[in-house]
Amino acid sequence: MRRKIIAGNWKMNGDGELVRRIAERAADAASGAELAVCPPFPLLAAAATQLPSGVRLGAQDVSEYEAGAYTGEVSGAMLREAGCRYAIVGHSERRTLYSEDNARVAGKYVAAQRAGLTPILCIGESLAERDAERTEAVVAEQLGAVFEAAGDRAFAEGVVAYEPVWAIGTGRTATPEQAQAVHAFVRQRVAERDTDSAEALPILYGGSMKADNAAELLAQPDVDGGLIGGASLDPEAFLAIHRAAT
Ligand code: 3PY
Repeated sequence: MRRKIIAGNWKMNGDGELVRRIAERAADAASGAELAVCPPFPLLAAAATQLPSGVRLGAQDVSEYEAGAYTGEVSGAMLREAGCRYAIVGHSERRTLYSEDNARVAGKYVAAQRAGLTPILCIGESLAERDAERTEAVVAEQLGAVFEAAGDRAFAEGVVAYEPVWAIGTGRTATPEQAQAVHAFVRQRVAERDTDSAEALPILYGGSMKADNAAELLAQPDVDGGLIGGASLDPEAFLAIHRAAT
């Protein structure tokens, strides 16, 4: 049985009050699927002290470097010390707005693992790539960069989030069948390198997952949870998604 994870990606949103409201409600989510929140860096300390112990904390990014003259960057060791279990790497907003390519994302993936964090690798195709029937090629390249950097067992300690770029912040969601097809493809690519890690790998769906579409997405055999954007800022909606996964 693979573990199910519902993780909230707050992006550049939220404040101390939202931490407090989520922490209050999350006490009801101690059982069932794992619940995780990824607030902006300055809110990690408040979240670490206020969230109930079963709720995991994640960062939205991590530096590929361990330490040094990298103004504005945050290392994996710092995130561990702040109480993080997870670090998102390669979110499409980082890839497009900050020009992070596959090699840089793979460097971050490795840095997160070295620091004892579990990386959540975001992958997914743009609309133009989907229309050109390049979805599998794009996703295979994104995974390939991580295998190159971390070896065949790269996903033995990791999470993948399939986030079709055309479904992020657009209100459009992949159909359950579209999501399942890509998730099954990801698992098969990982299995070609290492069957044990493929079997255990949580593959989350991201891209406008909400309370009213979560159940049908989560019912797919290879959809092991969600990386939730906007809906994770509303404690009621976020916990409704968590219930759908439980
Ligand atoms: C979204 O659902 O918009 C996301 O980007 C989740 O990471």
